[in-house]
Formats: sequence, C-alpha cells, structure tokens
Amino acid sequence: MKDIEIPGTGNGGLTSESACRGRRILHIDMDAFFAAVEEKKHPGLRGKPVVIGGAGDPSRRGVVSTANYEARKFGVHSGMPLRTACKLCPQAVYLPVDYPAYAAVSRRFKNVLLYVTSAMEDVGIDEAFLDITDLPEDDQTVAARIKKDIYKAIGLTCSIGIASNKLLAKIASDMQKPDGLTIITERDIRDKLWPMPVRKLYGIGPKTEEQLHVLGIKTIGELAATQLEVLVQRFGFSHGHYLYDAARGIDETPLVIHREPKSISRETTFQRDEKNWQVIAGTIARLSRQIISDMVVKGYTARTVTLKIRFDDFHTVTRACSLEKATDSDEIIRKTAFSCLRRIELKRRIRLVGVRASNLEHAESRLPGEVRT
Ligand code: TTP
Ligand code: MG
Repeated sequence: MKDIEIPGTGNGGLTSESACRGRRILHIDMDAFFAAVEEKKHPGLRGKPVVIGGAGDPSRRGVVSTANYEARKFGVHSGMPLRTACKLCPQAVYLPVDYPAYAAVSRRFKNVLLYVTSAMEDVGIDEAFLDITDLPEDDQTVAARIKKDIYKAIGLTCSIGIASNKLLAKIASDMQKPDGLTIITERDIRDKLWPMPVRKLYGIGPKTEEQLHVLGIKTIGELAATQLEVLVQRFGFSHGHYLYDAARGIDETPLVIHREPKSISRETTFQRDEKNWQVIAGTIARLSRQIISDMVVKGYTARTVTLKIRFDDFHTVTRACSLEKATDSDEIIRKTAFSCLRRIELKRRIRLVGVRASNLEHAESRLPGEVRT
C-alpha cells in the first residue's frame, strides 16, 4: 500500500478536526434482527436455519428480508429471491415478515439505548448511533453495559462499533458480527479500514463502486491514495470531496437526535371569558380528545394529567393527577382532567383552559401479545 500523507498530520493517520475533537460515537446493529425476533417467539427454531421474507412461502414470489446465521452458511442473504434461497437451503424454516412484532422489539431496544444517553440517532428498525462522548465510562464498559441491558430486556444480541465519527462507527459495528464489539481508533485506519473493499464505505453503491473499479480503485486504501482532483473530476465536487474524506475516515456529520417530548398538551383561550361549567367541561373533553389523538399517532401513553385554568384576572392555577399506570384511554384522561377541575374553585370567569399529558411512555414498547396492564 502506498504511503499517504494526510495534510496537516504528517503521519498518514486520521487527523480530521472531528477526530481531534475526540467525539466518541457508538453504532449498534442487532444481529439477524427479524430472524432473531422469530427465534425468540418460537424457541423451537433455535439452531435451525431460518429465512424471513415475503409471505414465508418459498414457492411464491418474494425476496429474503433476512436469514439467521445458520441459513447464511448456505449462502442465503437479504435481497435474494426466496426461490433461490430455497434451492440453496431447502431445509430452512421459511417465515413471513411480521413487521409489527419487529417494530415492538425495536422500540424496546431503543428505550434501553435512551437510558444510556438521550443523544441517540434512530437510523432504522435495528440500528442507532449514540454520542457517548460525555459518558464517564470507557468504550468497553459502555458497550458491555448496553449489550447486557439489551439482552436482559429483549434476549437478543447486537454488534457494536465505536469510533470518532458515524462513518467509522458503522463500519466497525459490521466487522465482528454477531455479538461483536469493534473499536476503531485513528491508528486502525491504515490497518483495518484501508484493506477493505470500497463498497464498505457508506455512500458507495454499486454504481460508484463500478466507476472506481474502472479507475483501478478496489480498496479504501487505494481510494485514499487517489488525488482529490481525480475524484472531483470523475464524481463532481461534492461526491468527490466526500470520497476523498471518507477514505481517510473523516466524517463530521452530526447525529440527528430525536428528542423525546416530555409532554403533549393543548390549550385554548375562550373568545369571551367563560363561566358556564358545561362549556368549560366540553372544552376540556375536546382538548383531552386532541391530546389522545396526538399521543396515539406518536405512540405514547401518559401517567400524569395536568389541568391549567387561567382566570379573567390572569391568575393561573394548575392541578395535576398521576395515574397508577400509563394510559392512552380517552375516557381515563378525560375523567382525570375533570377530577383536576373539581379541585379548582371556579370563582371567576375563565379566560383559558389547558390539558397536558406527561410522564410519557412508549405505547408499543410491549411485545405483541403482551397484555397491557
Ligand atoms: P440488517 O441489520 O442489515 O440485517 P440483520 O440484522 O438481519 O443481520 P446482521 O445485522 O446481523 O447482518 O437489517 C435489519 C433488518 O432489516 C433485517 O433483519 C431485515 C430487514 N432487511 C430487509 O427487510 N431487507 C433487506 O434487504 C435488509 C438488508 C434488511
Ligand atoms: Mg442488523
């Protein structure tokens, strides 16, 4: 491999600003996810080759969504026609895709991650990035804790990659599957990243791969040895620069973090200050319904309901009531809001009412078939 000097480093290693800033990005990807969930549902499948896809009937059209590691030994992989899979591995158990079951398990696993840090980017049904820069523990400890907690919560294994950016962390998580942990440091760029085929880099699909092959570039190291001008000329300014940086393990993309809402609320100001109890009660019922509809769409249940009343002199009072169990029942939320209303002395006209649902929990974090209590 040619020696490549990366500007500003003099050592041929990774020294982008992102690396120097020392972010710690963790990528996690569940192992043979759909198949693993099925094995959990049907323990009799353990040890057998399992293929998930379409309607689960290999004599009909459809593609493989995933195969467990036993089936992969026969050459079965995602995206392959089911019929081909059946020729390669006729003895496998073929199952239909049960997306709601996988989504429910996915939510549970994401909840475990959110306990570790709220700095999570949710990138797919079985993967996520976490920014663990500010956690006190070292990389191994964080990874071991996550693996243990996930196994405890859903009984499944995952693979984890840790590096200074998303690009490298994702490559790392794929390097030792299943149940792997791979940490890529700056020093590993040369030894671990560069020997890999270019296709391993995020953003290099079959077309780019083919064009790179035409240029005689097969490995990431060979890409890193290619001049920027050549890449820009061939792939355009933006993609050319991307390839140039990516081959050096440089990636400054921030995590796109979804912040969990702390509460869901609605309020309304009356056209004219109101004292009619029935109008007020009707408004509270309407606001409760709107909140429920928001909660259901976003997949939450709530444990606490708060009622806010602002009087015509702008004096504002709130009353909260917590339930024993989180709910998304219209009736329970409405009744709870009314019980809050009964604790407020309505001695003046009312200017505004508001209802808030808080202490939110994920509605679908239950497994299918699990009873909601
Ligand atoms: P992957 O993480 O790519 O695959 P995997 O979890 O089955 O196996 P591993 O990570 O151990 O290599 O995808 C996650 C799930 O997404 C997978 O279980 C099924 C689904 N999927 C498809 O439906 N079609 C596809 O082409 C791919 C790649 C995945
Ligand atoms: Mg996976």
